[in-house]
Amino acid sequence: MKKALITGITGQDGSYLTEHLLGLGYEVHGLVRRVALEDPMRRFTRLENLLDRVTLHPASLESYPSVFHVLSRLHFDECYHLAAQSFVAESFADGFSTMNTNINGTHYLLAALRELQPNCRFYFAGSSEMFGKVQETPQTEETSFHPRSPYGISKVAGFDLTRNYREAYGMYCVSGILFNHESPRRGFEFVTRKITSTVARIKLGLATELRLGNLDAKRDWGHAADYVKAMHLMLQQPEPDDYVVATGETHTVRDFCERAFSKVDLDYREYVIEDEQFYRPAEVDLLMGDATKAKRVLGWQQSHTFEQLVSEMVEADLASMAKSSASRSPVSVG
Ligand code: NDP
Ligand code: GDR
Repeated sequence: MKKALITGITGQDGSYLTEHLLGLGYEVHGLVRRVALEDPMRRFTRLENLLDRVTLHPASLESYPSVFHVLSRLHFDECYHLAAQSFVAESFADGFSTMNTNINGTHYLLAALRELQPNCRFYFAGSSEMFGKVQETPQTEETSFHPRSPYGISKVAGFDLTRNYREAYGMYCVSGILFNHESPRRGFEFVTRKITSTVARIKLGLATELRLGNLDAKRDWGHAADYVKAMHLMLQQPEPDDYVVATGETHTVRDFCERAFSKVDLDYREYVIEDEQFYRPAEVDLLMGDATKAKRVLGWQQSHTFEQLVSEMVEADLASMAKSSASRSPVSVG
């Protein structure tokens, strides 16, 4: 039985990856912050049905000794490094802590692995945000980086660290350059979930408007359940290498709104308000990836279309909000 360690196991991708690896017969371990262990009901909601099948270890990405301690006690075949401050807008508000967590956290993990278990295969969660102000479209593994946020810069540093450990120490270290991927488990601050959760609230009479920033930004949106399979495939190859994972389609934030609102028979133009507070100091205008290499070498395929993704997210939010608003409503007497 292979043993995998996942950092960021409580996040969107961590939960899907856990399900996938358990399904493949892996023993799954997760690195979590101590505060999460103190408040499991709230912090482990995405892992709710999996908790009895995973082993969690308290550690912080900000502390080398805590990472070292976990890796000195158990040996892993594969390490998926997903933990990060992952919200781009927040990285403008607090660039220092984003850099600290994302760059040092990656460095601590790589350094501890080199010291304690250099044969453990390592996956780094790289991002299309590394392309930033894109130098060509679509973006491939050969496209040069021009990050546009502290988050993007931190991911370029993580990518470079990962490649350097591969080249300098011969370790099996790879980066996935993953484009945006979403799901009903997406955090509420990201634009897709903000849209689908507000659509559900408007439909149920719990909200009257949706305030957004740049409606013309274009993203290549896939489904998280498909993307975690690519992470696993990247660690099963004879040689370590980096791969772009994307759908090859791009849509504006406006397109996403239009589809999400029309799913519940509403017209987005009556509810969406552009609000400057959600603009970013520097924007990534257009992302569209070319996953030819991942398809050819890894045999990776996506199984969800953009339309299915939007529908699944709206339906899930409607169902969960209808349930929670019903449980808060007074009992109606006929
Ligand atoms: P989430 O924001 O859903 O999850 C982030 C995870 O990182 C959480 O488990 C969080 O733990 C953990 N974390 C954050 N800070 C720390 C810390 N200081 N110490 C320990 N753990 C920490 O992200 P996703 O699942 O969406 O993304 C996973 C990774 O992939 C991230 O690195 C992200 O940057 C990257 N990525 C994501 C893409 C996407 O579209 N989703 C695309 C490309 C890259 P806690 O629950 O305690 O907060
Ligand atoms: P992104 O995702 O920055 O691409 O990073 P996000 O959903 O936050 O933004 C996508 C685009 O939508 C525009 N936008 C808004 N965004 C948010 N969050 N809120 C709004 O109100 C809003 N209005 C418009 C943004 O300007 C942007 O152009 C995600 C994260 O998962 C990263 O961790 C990951 O690396 C990248 O995807 C690939």
